[in-house]
Amino acid sequence: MSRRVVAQLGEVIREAGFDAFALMPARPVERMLPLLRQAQEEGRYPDFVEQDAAKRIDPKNLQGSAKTVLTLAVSYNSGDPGPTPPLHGTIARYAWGLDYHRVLPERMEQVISYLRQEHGARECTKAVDTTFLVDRALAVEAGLGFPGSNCAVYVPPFGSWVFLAELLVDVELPAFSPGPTQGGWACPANCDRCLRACPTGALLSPGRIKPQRCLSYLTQMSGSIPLEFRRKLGSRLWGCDTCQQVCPLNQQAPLTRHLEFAPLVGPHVPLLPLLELSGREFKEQFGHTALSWRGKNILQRNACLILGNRREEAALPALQKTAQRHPSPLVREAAAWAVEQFA
Ligand code: B12
Repeated sequence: MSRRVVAQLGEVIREAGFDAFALMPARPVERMLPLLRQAQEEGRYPDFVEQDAAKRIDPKNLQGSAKTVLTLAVSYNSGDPGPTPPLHGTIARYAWGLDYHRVLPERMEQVISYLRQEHGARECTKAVDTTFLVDRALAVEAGLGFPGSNCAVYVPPFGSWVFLAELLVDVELPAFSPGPTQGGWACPANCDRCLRACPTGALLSPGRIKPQRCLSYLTQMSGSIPLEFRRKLGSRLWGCDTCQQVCPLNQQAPLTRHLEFAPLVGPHVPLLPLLELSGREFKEQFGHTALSWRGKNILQRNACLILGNRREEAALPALQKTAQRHPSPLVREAAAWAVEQFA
């Protein structure tokens, strides 16, 4: 009976546009609490998420009536970006296409309709990145995937190139996990390629990250990027994929079937036109992607720093103009720093 329930639900989930799922009872992820508290004590806790660790481990804090957590994964692997061309900046793979914060909730609606019709569900809550729940912890607890040394959750065979989401449902569904598949359900023993490849040493040890040193965090932070990290930024315009790109497990990951995540912008973005972009043009070009939430000035700040790192002569006049005339002090300062790098 429960096998048939899971098989039918699996079909609906796949047709709705998800690549893997797992089901678990809506209970607190107790083993996550010491991990979150340790991160707080060690000053490694992300600053823009819910600070109440106990609140984060219990799905019932998001939906009191929840009985089951359906964890979901969608592959976004649209391929290797290759080297960054001159006068360009590179965007991390997760942000090339349509914003997953829009795509995944839409797809979840189809699953919700099915759960309402076939299982009598009345209350369903969608969680995609922005709730206080720890998406990776629920994915691991439900058996959807395993935590890698680079902190990312791996969902075989898709590697770590997956978005994660949860659907909280007020009906009991059988527990289900896709389980270990060929190739193992953990990082290869003694592999530390991600740790060694991280340009800023943000990965302190397997599964322990200092977010404030992570280049993904630094490209997204508001304010000025600290001097010590600017050269390490290289050509990264938004996000960082280094710890995932060097991972041997990710080399076998299939390309995504979802055209929504094919590049709308990027993988490489020309930087000189970016410096001139108006607010309206920024919205038109980037508004549908996951990199628009911080706004135009943050991307322009990053563009200046990249141009400073690359020191391509053709960029100098535009940087000088930006340093003098850009309305944002943040962007002017980044452009002035970039101009100094040519000296
Ligand atoms: C804050 C945040 C960030 C911060 C901090 C990241 C961090 N590692 O803490 C910054 C800006 C740096 C960031 C970067 C990225 N992020 Co982010 N981020 C988040 C967010 C909003 C909260 C994460 C959080 O609370 N972290 C606190 C720490 C303690 O937990 P964690 O790393 O998320 O997960 C740990 C636990 O799950 C633990 N764990 C769970 N069970 C178990 C069991 C055992 C036994 C052990 C040992 C560990 C363990 O293992 C993980 C590693 O420690 C989540 C969405 C969400 N609501 O969860 C997305 C999320 C984690 N990010 C995501 C993505 C895609 C990225 C980037 C790849 C984007 C990019 N290309 O630039 C990078 C990857 C950086 C990295 N190596 O982690 C995805 C990850 C998907 C996946 N397959 O893992 C998420 C889940 C969003 C989503 N819904 O898809 N992110």
